[in-house]
Amino acid sequence: MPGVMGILNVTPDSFSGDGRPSGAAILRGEAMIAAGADMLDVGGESTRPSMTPVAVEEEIARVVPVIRALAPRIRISIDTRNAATMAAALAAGASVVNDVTALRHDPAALGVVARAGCPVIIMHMPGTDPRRMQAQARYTDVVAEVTAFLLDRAAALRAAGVGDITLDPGIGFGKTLEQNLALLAALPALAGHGYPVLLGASRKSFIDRLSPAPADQRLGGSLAAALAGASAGVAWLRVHDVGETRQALAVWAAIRHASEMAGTSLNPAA
Ligand code: HH2
Repeated sequence: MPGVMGILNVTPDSFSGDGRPSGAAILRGEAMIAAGADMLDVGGESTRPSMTPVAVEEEIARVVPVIRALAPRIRISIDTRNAATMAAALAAGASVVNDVTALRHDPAALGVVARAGCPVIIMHMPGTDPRRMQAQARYTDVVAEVTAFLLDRAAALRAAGVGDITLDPGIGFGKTLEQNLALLAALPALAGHGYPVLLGASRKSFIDRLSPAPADQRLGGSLAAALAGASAGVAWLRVHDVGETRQALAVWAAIRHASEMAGTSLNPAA
């Protein structure tokens, strides 16, 4: 069963509208721990196409109090593309780096991660600037190109001394509906390359394209994508709705277990 990573945005402008200041974010993090999160992904800068870049000092001021408060209770990943924020977050108690630019935005990021010896999540996006990713998105074969990007990047990071790497196809980052669906359909293949895979589909706009709803009313679509990821063998689900995802996974896992038991019976139809 995949681990559940709860999304904790310490931002005023996250696309899902769930961002909040540090104090409220700590309370939200505690609620996610109570709801069964395995890890919390703390971010201080939105990655939506209309984002406003945040000064690194401001980003650090947003995330560090939240990490200090929650790290004694749960594993924390820092969602940032800035090396100084990675370093400050790791010093405050975070133990995983999640970079939507796959450590390409900040030339110092690879050194921070390699020195810390921490796990890293690398995601695919066209370019390294969320404001330009839609314009830079041009694919001949989106699945082949995203897979090649992630495997090449992982090999380069390994060669530079990074040992623990998780791959993420970057749902919604510079991709059309059809391209997002192609990547979701290809998750079993991506999960077969020997690296753990993380899926971040929660509340993303492809759900709205399939069944129109504002970002805070996309739970059904988010759970459907999460279960598709679980069936495909992903290691982590990055979600806004931790308790609901846990419940969906519990039912999915129980059905899978029952079907495995039926498969081992001498008389499955009996
Ligand atoms: N998606 C978002 C942010 N960070 N990291 C990974 N690894 N994978 C993702 O799919 C991913 C991510 C965007 O979601 P959210 O954090 O809810 O919004 P915002 O960036 O606007 O704060």
